[in-house]
Amino acid sequence: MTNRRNFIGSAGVLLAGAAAVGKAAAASLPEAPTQQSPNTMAPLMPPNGRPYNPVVTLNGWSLPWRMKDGVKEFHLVAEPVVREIAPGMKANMWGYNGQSPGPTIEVVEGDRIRIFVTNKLPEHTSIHWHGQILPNGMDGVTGVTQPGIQPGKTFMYEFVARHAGTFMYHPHADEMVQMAMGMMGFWVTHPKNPAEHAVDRDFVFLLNAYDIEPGSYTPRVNTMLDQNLWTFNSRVFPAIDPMVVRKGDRVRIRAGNLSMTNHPLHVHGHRFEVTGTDGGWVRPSARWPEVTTDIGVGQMRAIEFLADNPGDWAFHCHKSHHTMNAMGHSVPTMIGVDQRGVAKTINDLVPDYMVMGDKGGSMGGMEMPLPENTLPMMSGDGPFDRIDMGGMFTLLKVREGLARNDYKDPGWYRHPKGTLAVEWTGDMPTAPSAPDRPASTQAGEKIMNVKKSSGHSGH
Ligand SMILES: [Cu+2]
Repeated sequence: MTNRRNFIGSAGVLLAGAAAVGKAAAASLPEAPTQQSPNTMAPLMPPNGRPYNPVVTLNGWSLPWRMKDGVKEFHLVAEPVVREIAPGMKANMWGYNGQSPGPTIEVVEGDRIRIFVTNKLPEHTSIHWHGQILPNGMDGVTGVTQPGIQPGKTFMYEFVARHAGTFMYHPHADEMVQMAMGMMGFWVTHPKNPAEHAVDRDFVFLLNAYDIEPGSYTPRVNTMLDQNLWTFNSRVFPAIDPMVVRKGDRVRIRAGNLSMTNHPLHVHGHRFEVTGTDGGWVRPSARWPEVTTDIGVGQMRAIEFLADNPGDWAFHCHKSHHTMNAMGHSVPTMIGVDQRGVAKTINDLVPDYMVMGDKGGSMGGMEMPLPENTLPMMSGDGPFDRIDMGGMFTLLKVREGLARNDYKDPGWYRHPKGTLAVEWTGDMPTAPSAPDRPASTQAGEKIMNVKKSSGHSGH
């Protein structure tokens, strides 16, 4: 991990904000490591404290702590950050310790934890520990349980992680603005007994969304539903790392939704069960098989499955607009419209004009000049063709014979002979078309007489 230790440079700010934590505590604040790289960092093996099986944060990292008198001390710094959404596009966001989302916090059931939160934003903030059962005064709701943390100030939260499970953190202060700017992070409380709920690979990420006008850098914070960047951990495909697993691994994927709409997450080639929510573990008798699970706003889901099917499997939000990147909202549907005449007319005026989408979208193949700092709508390059995807899409890569902690991209899957769809060039079988009469009449039956009501009076 390449942490840039910037604590010393910010010590003046921290001391100026010492009032909130008391002089003694401020003098001994733990370091606040930062991370600017958008790469998926290796799992953080616990150097002290109770043992646990660490998670892998997609395109993110976990926050190191300091153990002090048996208490795990973390230091989060709320600050403006620059996040690479994908190569070719950066966004001015707000986040924690150098990134949006902030680092994942991993603790163990029963741990006493102390979290220092330093505010380097231009406005007040707070942090709510979503899903934690804790003393009311540690809940982080500005105005209700604490005053806002003013710029330059540091607050201290302290509680015991009472339940193992899947949680997140986010501000409860000017939250529409702060979450639209990217302030959020993942939290995992591991079971006290590492054998409980044990899996071989455990991936975590947040579902988020931004509205960044093509050609600009800063999210529009007033947008409620028309976001144009649908992201896993503030990244879009093809810049979301694949989830690499060994054949035979038991895999857990945990996702939390801090966007403004639900996301039905879908996995190919495998069946999973929802084994946990932000409320805790789902008991085995209450689980059922799924290939898609909807994650509502403010919800978290942990899914688990046996990775027994080798290949490169799509893993994505099933809302098709969420696997696209930024587009203008006023693009008309042109499928079936012959634009040749139009193109000629426009070409006389605009020499490089190009007909768009009369055979379907086909936007993946269009090499249109884009505004600065703007990604193509769908842009992946696969081993067979372009991948018409962007946004909330990545791959689950199941491979035989990987090493236990090997998460590096193994490249494209090589399909065994006879297991690949290929073009057919032989004799064509007949392709029956649907009969033009309803089945009920073909057998000589009478069409049922449906009496149509002529108004709404009968309803
Ligand atoms: Cu979605």
